[in-house]
Amino acid sequence: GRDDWDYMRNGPDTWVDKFPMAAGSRQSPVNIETDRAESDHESLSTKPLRWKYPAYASRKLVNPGYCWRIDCDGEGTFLSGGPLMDDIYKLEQYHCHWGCSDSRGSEHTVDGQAFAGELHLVHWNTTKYRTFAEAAKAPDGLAVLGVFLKVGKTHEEMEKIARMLPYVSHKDEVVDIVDPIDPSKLLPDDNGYWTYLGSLTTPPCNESVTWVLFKKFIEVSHHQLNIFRNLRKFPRGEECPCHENHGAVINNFRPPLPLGNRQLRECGS
Ligand code: SG7
Ligand code: ZN
Repeated sequence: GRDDWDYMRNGPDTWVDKFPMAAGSRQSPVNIETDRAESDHESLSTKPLRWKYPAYASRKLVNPGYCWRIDCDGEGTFLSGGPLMDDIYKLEQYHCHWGCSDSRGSEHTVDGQAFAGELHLVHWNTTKYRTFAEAAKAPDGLAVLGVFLKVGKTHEEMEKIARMLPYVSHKDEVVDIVDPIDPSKLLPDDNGYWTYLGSLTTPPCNESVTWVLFKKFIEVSHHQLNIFRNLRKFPRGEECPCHENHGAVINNFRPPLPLGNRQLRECGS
């Protein structure tokens, strides 16, 4: 069925059996070979990438059983410019991927190097499509901003999320966000990025995403990552279905796929 995939027994290697799009030639993530990036100033920097997220856009914190996710009210949010050109995208949700240890966890890699985690801000094209679902099926329907997480000092905005995670420790738990969380404070202070055309990194792996990956990482603490690793894959009251790692949500990343003949572009440093 729809939820019949995971990162273990029904892991990325098996997704193609149930989700044929996962076998496509425009899949994500990829390894960013920095030498291969084309800096084409004309098309990316004539209209700089710009975003706006109002303080109350972040509405609910959810544990879907394979990450944490913050569902947003896209009204008033805005992402445009750069590879998205004049189309206006709205923020739907943001979520995170991480490892079992600090040496892995990101989906994209940079010159073969993985980071401890990767934050994704998922947007949809409201200029061309009427709903998120409609946009998710279109080649220019979605735009995801990706931010690499490196272990270092405590991140203040991430701390607001970390403090709420114990309230959604089990699958399907949801809490309302009262203390505002500003997703723009989760972005690095430098806007340089790589961009390429790819897919959702989870089934059904729709080839509908313009990826924008910030070159600069943000720092989160080892303790904050451990709080992510405390999320459970199974509902409260149910017995842990797997004996490994006490059913912890860890290693929720898809390994990189070939970039093939796709263009990798860069803007800024
Ligand atoms: C995460 O990544 C979730 C998914 C998301 C998926 O597993 O945030 O979203 C929901 C609703 O659970 O899928 C359709 C969608 O946004 C893939 O997003 S990603 O490519 O940015 N990793
Ligand atoms: Zn993601």
